[in-house]
Amino acid sequence: MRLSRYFMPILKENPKEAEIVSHRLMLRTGMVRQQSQGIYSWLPLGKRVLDKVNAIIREEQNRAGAIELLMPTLQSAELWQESGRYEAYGKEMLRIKDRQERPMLYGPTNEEMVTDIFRSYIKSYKNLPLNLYHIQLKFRDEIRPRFGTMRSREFLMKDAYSFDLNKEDAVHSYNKMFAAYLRTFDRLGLRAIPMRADTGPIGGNHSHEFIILAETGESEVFSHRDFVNFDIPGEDTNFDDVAGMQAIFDKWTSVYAATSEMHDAAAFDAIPDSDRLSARGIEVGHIFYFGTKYSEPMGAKVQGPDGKEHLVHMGSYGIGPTRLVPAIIEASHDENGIIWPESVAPFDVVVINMKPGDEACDRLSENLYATLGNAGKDVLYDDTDDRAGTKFATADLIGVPVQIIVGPRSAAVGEVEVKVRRTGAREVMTLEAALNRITG
Ligand code: 5CA
Repeated sequence: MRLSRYFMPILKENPKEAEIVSHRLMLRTGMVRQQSQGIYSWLPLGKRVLDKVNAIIREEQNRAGAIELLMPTLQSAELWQESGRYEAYGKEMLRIKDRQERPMLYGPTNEEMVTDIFRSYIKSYKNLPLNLYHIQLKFRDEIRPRFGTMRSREFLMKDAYSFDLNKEDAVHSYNKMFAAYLRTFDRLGLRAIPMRADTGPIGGNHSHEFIILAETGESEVFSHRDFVNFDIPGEDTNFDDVAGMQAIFDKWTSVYAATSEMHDAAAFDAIPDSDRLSARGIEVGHIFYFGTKYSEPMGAKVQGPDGKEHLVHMGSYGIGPTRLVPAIIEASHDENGIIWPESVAPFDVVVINMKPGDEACDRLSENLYATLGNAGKDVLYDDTDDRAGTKFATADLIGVPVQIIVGPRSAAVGEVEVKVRRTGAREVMTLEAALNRITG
C-alpha cells in the first residue's frame, strides 16, 4: 500500500474525549471513528487489524471443531418470547418494529436463534456434538459506553454455541473452547487468565471469563501469580482427547482466580503474600455452560441411543474482537505509539522513502515494496513528501513491527537502515540483507 494513496487520517493532536491510551491511539492513528455514541466505523488501518484478529479467532475455533455460519443482526421478538428473555433482557436490548408493526430486535447475543436452527434440523444424538459459531455485530444499549471500542454499544462478537446429549459431553465441549481460548489469546500476544465468573443474563452456573491484566481494565480481579508461567496448549493439541482437555482445564483452574463478583476473600488470603495478584483487568472472552436453559423452553431435543428424547445440553462462548484490538494496545504501546504484535500488525513492514524523487531512494524503495509484497508481506510504502520527522513519528505511532528507512546517502551505496519498533534497535545493511531479514 502506497501511503500517498492510502486513507489513514492521522490526527496531530491528542483527542480530548479519549480517557485511556488505547482509545487515544486508535483515534490518533485513524483506526476508528465514532459515528454516534458507542457506534464506530472501522477505518482502513483499524479494519486491517480487526481482520487479522478475526482470522486468528477463526483458525482456533475451526481447530477446536467449531463450524462457522452467519446469523443476522436483526431477530424476531417471537424467539425471545419463547425463551422468556424478551422481557428479562431489559433496556440493553434495542427493540425495533418493522413496517408491519412486528416486534424485532437488534441481537445482543444469539442463544435463541441458534437453538431455533438446531431444533429445525437436528433430531438424533448421532449428529452430536455440534458447535456452531459466527463473527457478527451485536448491539447492547449500554448505560455507559466508554473507552472507544472497548465498551461500545455496537460491537463485534465471536459467539459459539455447543450442543451435546448430556452434561458429561457438554463439559468436554466446554473444555475444548477453554483450550481454544488459551491458544487464541496467546497468538494475539496476550496472557489471558481464566477466572470463575458471574453469568448475568446468559445464565447457567459454570462460567469463566478470560481476563487480561491492565491498569485501565474495568474489572477488579484477584489471582495467583502462577498463571504467568503456565504452558499454552500447543498446535498439536488433540481436541478429541477427553482426558487431555480435562487436564488442561484442571491445570488452568488449579490456582485461585476470580473477578470481584465471585471473589472469595478467605481463599485469596490463604495464598502467600508474594504470590497474590490483585489488579484490574479487561474481560476479552466469556464462556458459559447452561445445560437446558434454552433447549427446555424452546424444545430442542434429540433421540438418544436409548430411543428416548433428550433435551440437549448447551454452552455458549464469546470473544469480543472489537474489544480485543484496544486491549492489545493497552498491553503493547510506548510513549511514541502502538507496538503491534506481529500476528495482528496492520502491515508487516513499512518502507520509508526519505527522499522521493531521489533516483537511488526511489529505486531501492520500489524494489523493497515490490519484492516484499511478492513474498507475501503486507507492506506500507511511505512515498509521501512529508518531513523526515513526520515520517518517523507516523511509523512509530502506527506501530508496524519493522521499519526500513531508505535515505539518500546510504541508498547511493545500496544500503538501508532496519529499525525494530519494539526494541528501537537500528542496523544499517545492504538491500539484500534487509530483504533476507524480513522474508527469511
Ligand atoms: N452469548 C454469550 C457468549 S457467546 C455472551 O453474550 N457473552 S458476553 O456477554 O460475555 O459477551 C462476550 C464477549 O463480548 C465479552 O467477553 C466481551 O469480549 C465482548 N463484549 C461484550 N460486551 C461488549 C461491549 N459493550 N463492547 C465490546 N465488547 C463487548
